Amino acid sequence: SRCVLVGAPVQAGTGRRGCDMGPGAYRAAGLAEAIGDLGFTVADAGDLAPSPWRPAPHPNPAVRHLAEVGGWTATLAEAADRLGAEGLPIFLGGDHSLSAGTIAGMSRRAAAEGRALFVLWLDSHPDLHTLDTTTSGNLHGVPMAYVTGRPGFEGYLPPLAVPVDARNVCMIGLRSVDPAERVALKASGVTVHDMRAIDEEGIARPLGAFLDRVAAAHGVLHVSLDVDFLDPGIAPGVGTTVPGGATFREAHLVMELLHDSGLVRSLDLVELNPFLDERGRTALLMVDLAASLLGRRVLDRPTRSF
Ligand code: DIR
Ligand code: MN
Ligand code: MN
Ligand code: MN
Repeated sequence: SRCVLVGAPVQAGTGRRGCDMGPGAYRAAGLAEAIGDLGFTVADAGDLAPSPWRPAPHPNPAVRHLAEVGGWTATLAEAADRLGAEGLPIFLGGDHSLSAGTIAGMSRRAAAEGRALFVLWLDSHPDLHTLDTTTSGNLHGVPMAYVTGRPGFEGYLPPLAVPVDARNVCMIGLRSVDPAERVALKASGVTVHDMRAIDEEGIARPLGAFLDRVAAAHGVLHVSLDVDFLDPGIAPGVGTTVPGGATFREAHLVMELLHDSGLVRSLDLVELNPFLDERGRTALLMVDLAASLLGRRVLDRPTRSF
């Protein structure tokens, strides 16, 4: 089977510079080679660029870089829909605002096949703000509200073809939720396993229950992996480090279970900030996690020194 790497050097959605170096860091860390070693045919679509997009000025003065984020959303929705038909696209971020586009595109692709899109959101944040509730104004905090069709984006971000049913979304790893997001999450129907729940129940069982639901619905699964899902002790290369994240083995176990499920059709690797990384260790870990998702086994894992 076939994998397509899609560079999305988006940093308009975050407050810190350096995310635009993400795609280059994944290539330097050997992502294509790691996937090729697993028997995939790997293509690299190169780095994409935002489309022209002229939004109306938003009344919330905190909102930043709406035109650029909207432009990326248009570009990535089109790319996901097109490339998702030919293989498994891996979107190399770039900040998490890029998921507004990739998920919108994968949702349209799934609908064209008469199937529903499910989303596994691995993040310390729910990114469920609307343009009205964001206080930071950083649009990496809004993609999940946009793709689930919450109101307030019309005229500001490109129209959403096929909203994702919030009940088809599972979030694992949450530990930083803003007050407005707390309210929205509760009303949304999203399945949430915060770090407290993972501490108490482990990670395999809640994930397994979600994967069973996806399979029973004959759904298509998109995985969105934010670097800050991981504990900052193992993944320092991110602008928003939040203590108490997933351990090395918890993260690999998630990826291994995803591989075993055979349900994953597309993947976002987001929020890597190589400027904040330590000798590429976060980029290398993200590459190893992607390889686990695509079938690398623990016992086959090459030992790395860096
Ligand atoms: C915070 C941080 N909730 C905000 N969000 C994210 O700015 O809205 N950080 N996504 O990575
Ligand atoms: Mn700026
Ligand atoms: Mn995020
Ligand atoms: Mn996050």
